[in-house]
Amino acid sequence: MAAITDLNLIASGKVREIYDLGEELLIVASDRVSTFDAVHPNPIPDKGAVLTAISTFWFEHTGHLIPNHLVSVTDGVPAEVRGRGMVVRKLEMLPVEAVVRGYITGSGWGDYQRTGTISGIPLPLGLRESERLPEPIFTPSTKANLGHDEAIDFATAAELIGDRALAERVRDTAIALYRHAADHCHARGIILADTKFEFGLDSHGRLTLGDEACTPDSSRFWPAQGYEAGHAQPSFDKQIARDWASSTGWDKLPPAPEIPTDIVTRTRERYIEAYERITDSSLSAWFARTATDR
Ligand code: Q0Q
Repeated sequence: MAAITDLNLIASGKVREIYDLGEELLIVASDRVSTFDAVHPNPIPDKGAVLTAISTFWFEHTGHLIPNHLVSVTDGVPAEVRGRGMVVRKLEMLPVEAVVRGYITGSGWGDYQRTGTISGIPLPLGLRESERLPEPIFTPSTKANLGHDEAIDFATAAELIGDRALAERVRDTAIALYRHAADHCHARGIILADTKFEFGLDSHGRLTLGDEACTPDSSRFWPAQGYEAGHAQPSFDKQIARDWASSTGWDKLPPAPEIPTDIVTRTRERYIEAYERITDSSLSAWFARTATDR
């Protein structure tokens, strides 16, 4: 099996890389963390493994709703990234971010305050920040290369996808996936406020779930304990780092400051707690599962 340095890097995000394996791709999640859209210089140990394990959990528990691109978290994953690498099938990715919101927050709260709508969807009057929506809503956005994705309405999403019936399946599947994950998380004390899916078409033209699935990087996770509408909620995983970053006087522009050891340790513990609550399993079990071939 090739080492990472021998592989052809084809895409790099803030905290993940994709390598070409020929017939398949290797997605590697780093231990990097970003707050306020800036990547900090020092890692959160095991963050990449936790996020890979969470995606794997959802991929393995939602096959009844939609096929996904996961092939393996062992075979084909180089030893140096075992636990935080996954081999996936190549898809023709759709040019739309499939965002589902169960609560009104973030950019959606801003859009609602200005227009009474999110992605063109009219919402009831008088909603408070962080309030649970009557039903989860599909609020697609464009895939901006730089900066923030821009919210678009369903008609525009259908145009970009090029097939309205396919856009309707993306919407309905994304909402079903969100409901499944949100119900599961809520029963374990975590509110899945919103999430972003990416879909593609496989070599047979079948709609397939790609990218990551309901991770703390693709979603907003809030602790259910203390939830209260009317103001911004603390992030289950990032609030410790955000509060520290805000206390330093950092202007929130890159470069992000080095995170002190105690904040790193506490943040790592939150990622592991999120994983172990969601999966009813332990991170050590994940490492045992993905350990290098004996
Ligand atoms: C693909 N991305 C995202 C990305 C940088 C992820 C290309 N199965 C696939 C996938 C996936 N997942 C992609 N392309 C073809 N087949 C996903 C935006 C970018 C790092 C990680 N880019």
